[in-house]
Amino acid sequence: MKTAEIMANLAAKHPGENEYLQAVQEVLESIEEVYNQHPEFEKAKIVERMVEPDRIFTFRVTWVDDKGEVQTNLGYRIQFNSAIGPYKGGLRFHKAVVPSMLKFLGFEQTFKNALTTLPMGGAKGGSDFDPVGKSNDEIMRFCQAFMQELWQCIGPDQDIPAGDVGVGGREIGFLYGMYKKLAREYNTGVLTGKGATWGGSILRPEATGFGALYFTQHLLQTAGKDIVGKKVALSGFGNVAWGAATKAKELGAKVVAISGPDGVCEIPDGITDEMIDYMLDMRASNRNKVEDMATKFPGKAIFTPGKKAWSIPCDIALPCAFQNELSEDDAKELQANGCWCCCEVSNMGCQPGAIHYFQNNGILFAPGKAVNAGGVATSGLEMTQNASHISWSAKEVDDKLHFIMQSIHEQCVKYGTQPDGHIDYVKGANIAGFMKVATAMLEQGII
Ligand code: 2IT
Repeated sequence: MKTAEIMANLAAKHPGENEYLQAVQEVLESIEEVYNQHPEFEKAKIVERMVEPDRIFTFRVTWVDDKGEVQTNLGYRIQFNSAIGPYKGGLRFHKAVVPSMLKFLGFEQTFKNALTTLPMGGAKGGSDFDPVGKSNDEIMRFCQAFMQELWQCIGPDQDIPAGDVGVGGREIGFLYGMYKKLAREYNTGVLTGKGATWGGSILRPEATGFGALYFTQHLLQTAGKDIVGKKVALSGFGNVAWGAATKAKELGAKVVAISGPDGVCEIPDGITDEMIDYMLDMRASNRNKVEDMATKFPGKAIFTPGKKAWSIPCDIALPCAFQNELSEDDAKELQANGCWCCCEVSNMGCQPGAIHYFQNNGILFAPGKAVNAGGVATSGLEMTQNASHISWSAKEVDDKLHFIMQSIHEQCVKYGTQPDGHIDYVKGANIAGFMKVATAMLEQGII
C-alpha cells in the first residue's frame, strides 16, 4: 500500500480537513502490513474506496429562537460505508461541527461498528448548532427543523442515527416525534437512544460508559492487574462520563476527577452516587460548566479553572469528552503523576503524539473505537428489539453488552499481539475492523 500517496491524494481532495486526515492516517499506518499480504485488496482498490464516504447530505436548518429571532445552522448526514449493514452512527450538535469532524467520526464509526460483531455500516451526522445556553423549547424547535430535512435520508433499514455529543435522550425524543409526523412511519427502529417506554433499550444511556469499563477490566486482567481501589481521572461530565463514573465506582475504583471546558473538579475522596446523579442535571442545564459540581458539593469537589483532568494524579485516565482532548504534554504529565493506563473512551480523544508517548513508555493504551463500541453495540441491540417488537431486561442487555466487549477485546488481542508478546491495541482494533469491512467490500464487487 502506498500510504503516503493515498494520504497526499486525500489531502488534496479534502484540503484542511485535519481531523479526517488524522483518523485515516492512524488506520492506514496500522493496517499497512496486513494489507500488503492481500494483493486482492490492492487490486480492488479497497483502501482508496474505503477512505471516502459513500455520500454526504448537507442541508440548511432554520429555526426561531426564544427572542423571536431567526437562526440558521448547517445540518449534515454522512453515510460512510454500508459494506456490513445499514448506515449507523450518532448525531453531534456542537458549535465546532464541520464536515471534517463528521467525516473522521463516520470513518471511525465504520471500523468500530465492524468490531461490535453486529451487522452495522458506518455513518455520522449533526449540526453546528450550539446547545450551550439554549432553552428546552429552543432545543425542541431546532431538533424539529433539523428532522424536517434529515427524515428523507434515513430509515430503519437504510440509516439509523443516534446520539453523540450534544444529543441525548431528550433530543432523540424531539427528533423521533418529528420523524413520525413527517414520514408517517411508526417503526421505532429508525433512531436509537429512545426513551424506555417508546422503543428504547434499557441500558442504552449507560452503555458507552459501562462497555468502556468492561473493556478496561479485560485489558487490566490481561495485564495481570485489577481495578479495585485504583484512582480514575475522567474528562467530561456528559452521558459517556456519567456511565463510566457509575461503572468505575461500582467496580471498586475511585473516580478522583471529572472535567469540563471551564476546568477540572478534583474529588479527593472519590465520586459519590449523589455526584454521579448530579452530572445528569449538569448536562440537562446546558450550562456546560463543571464548576457547578463544586458549587453543589463544596469542599468535596474542588474546582480549578483552566486545568484538564490530566493534571490530577491517577492510575487510570479515561478521556470521555472530545477528540484530541489529550495531548503529548498531557500524556507526560499523567505519567509523571503515576498514571499507567489510558483507555480512550471519546472518539480519537488522544492526539497522535500522546498515543505514541503512551506506547513508547509502557503505558497501557486502548483506542476509542474498541473501548467505546459498547454504545453503538447497544444501539444495535435496540434495533434488534425494535425489529422483533420485544423488550429485553437490563440483565439481558447487560449480559449481551458484556459478551460483545469481551469479543472486541479478544479481536484486539488476536490481531494486535506482537512478536514480543505485548498487545498493540491500536493495531489490533484497526486490523480487526479493517479485515471485516475489506472482506465484505471485496465480496460485494466493485460498487
Ligand atoms: O460514537 C458513537 O459510537 C456514538 N455516538 C453512538 C452511535 C450509535 O449509533 O449509537
